[in-house]
Amino acid sequence: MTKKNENAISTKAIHVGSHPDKETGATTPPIYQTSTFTQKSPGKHFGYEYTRSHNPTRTRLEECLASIENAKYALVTASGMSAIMLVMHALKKGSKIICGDDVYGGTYRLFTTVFHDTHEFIFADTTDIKKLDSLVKEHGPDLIWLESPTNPMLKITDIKKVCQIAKKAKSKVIVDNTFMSPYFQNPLDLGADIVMHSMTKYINGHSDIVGGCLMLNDKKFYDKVWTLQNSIGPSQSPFDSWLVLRGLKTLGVRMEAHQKNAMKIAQWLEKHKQVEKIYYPGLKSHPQHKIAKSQTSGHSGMITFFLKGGLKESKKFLSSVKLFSLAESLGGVESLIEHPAIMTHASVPKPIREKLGIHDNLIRLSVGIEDVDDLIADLEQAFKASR
Ligand code: P1T
Repeated sequence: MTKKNENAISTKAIHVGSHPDKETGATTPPIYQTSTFTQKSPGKHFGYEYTRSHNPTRTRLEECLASIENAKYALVTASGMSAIMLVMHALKKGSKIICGDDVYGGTYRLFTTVFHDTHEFIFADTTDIKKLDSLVKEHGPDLIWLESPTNPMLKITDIKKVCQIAKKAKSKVIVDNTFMSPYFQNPLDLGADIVMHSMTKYINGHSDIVGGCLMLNDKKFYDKVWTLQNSIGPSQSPFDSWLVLRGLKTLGVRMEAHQKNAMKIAQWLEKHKQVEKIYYPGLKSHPQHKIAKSQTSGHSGMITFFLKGGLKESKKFLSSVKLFSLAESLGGVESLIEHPAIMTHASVPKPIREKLGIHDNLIRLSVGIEDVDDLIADLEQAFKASR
């Protein structure tokens, strides 16, 4: 697979895996829309046998993904959840996992309702490094699962420090890097063992596919997750892989535009009289702003804020937006808005949600790359309607 090369990420996102087709010279990669590959004689083939196992379009995407996360290996899966599932299956029975307490609702559901019989999960606030250190000493976990920033509270964990603590305990660290994309944060460079993405979000960027990926340097673990993928079957379709490869080419310009718009909206919301509190890692007011600055090169388009009022006001606000779409997901060119307590984090039990701060007046924005003044005007008219 791809070795590290010297080019910057925006160059790699366009060129790695997108070399001209050897047979025809096609500049844009072909879509190998086939389930199977004809062999010359039994076992004699071109390196491809069956699309669940490998597909040339998916291989191109994997080459590109490995390169932009500075990894040796990448594995593309049919969804973010199936990438997480493969990691869980790769761990031995009885494994202990320390997991950030504020993670995507689907991740929480997978851990607490599917793998809870075979693995032990300890949920903790990983921003508290001292507490994490003592938990690692107490439990000796096989794996530490981080989201940074977290979904939806946008808490930032010091990834380097966690990796140092983990190394001493011989624990692996995996970072779900979905909210940052490889453009703004590269956890392997900070000491993590595995990076995971929901490609459904920033990596693809156009809200038209579902996909996931794992990037890593450990050949043994890569072989394990590939074998599991081949055995269980959550492989991405060639057409979806091709769309992601296409979406990736604009990752850099998209992320810069997301960040620029989000910063302006965050600064505006911070002063708004109908906003109780706002979290955006790019703002100085964010509790872990300094850590965010030290380990990322930007802050993406994710903003979380508390509206003054309760469920009634939140529902009115969310039903009044016109440019923002009231929808789950994030990271597309179009702006999305959602209510974590009812939508993305409904599978987290209410007492836990309340403890984390996922109250009825919490709103999450995925700021797109439209004209920012149009977006602000849309939010302002929704604020007015909710009064
Ligand atoms: O939806 P899927 O591609 O399977 O990815 C799951 C997933 C994993 N990790 C993070 C941090 C995520 O945010 C997600 C999916 N999240 C949403 C759909 C959402 O609206 O938050």
